[in-house]
Amino acid sequence: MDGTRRGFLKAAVTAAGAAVTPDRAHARDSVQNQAVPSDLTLRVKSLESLLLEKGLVDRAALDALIDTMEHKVGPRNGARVVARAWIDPAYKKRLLENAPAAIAELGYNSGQGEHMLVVENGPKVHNLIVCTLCSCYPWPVLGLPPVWYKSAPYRSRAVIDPRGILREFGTQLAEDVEVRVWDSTAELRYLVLPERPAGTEKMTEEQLAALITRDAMVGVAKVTLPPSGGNA
Ligand SMILES: [Co+2]
Repeated sequence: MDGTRRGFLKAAVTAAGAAVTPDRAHARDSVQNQAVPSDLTLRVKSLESLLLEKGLVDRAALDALIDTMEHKVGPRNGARVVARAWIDPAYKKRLLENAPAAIAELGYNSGQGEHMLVVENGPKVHNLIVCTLCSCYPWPVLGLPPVWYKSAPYRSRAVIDPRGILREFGTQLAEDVEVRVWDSTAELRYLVLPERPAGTEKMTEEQLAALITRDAMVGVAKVTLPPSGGNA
């Protein structure tokens, strides 16, 4: 990406450790994450500590693993949900009306996603997700939040300058497109249902899912066809 985005991401990483004062809803989330981690979180943490302590893995290798969780495993669930909604209007209706139930239909019903709202992008509306106070995120469909999502610059600028943030992610919106910013809490988390790109009419559900990225489901990007036009 261009220098602007690199600059933003660098600032984001630098500021990621900045202190915040979470409100009560978010504080509950933090307490939940830290004091009473879920079974999976606990096992991952224990494993991480053990591996580092024994010198079996280095930090870089672990970061690569976390990167995989952020980009590949977690968001693939969300991608399957979105692809299903694109091809099945009845499923999409259920998803927009009761996201946790529709997501659970596909077998994704882990913690940190009991209360979710799916917001749909269209030609005149673009939705963007943030957690202004901490890092609330829909785990069952997106996995772990990326570092930039948790960073102070993203959390503040998503609200005051969403179009600026979008530009840094390479997303240009026409002036007449309304940008809606959704502030997540421990009580309610959001997932963006991206717009299905033109030229994908003949694709299978599986092929569609392969196009759908985490960034598109957070709302910082759109779903696009690969430059080749795809091999569908
Ligand atoms: Co939060």
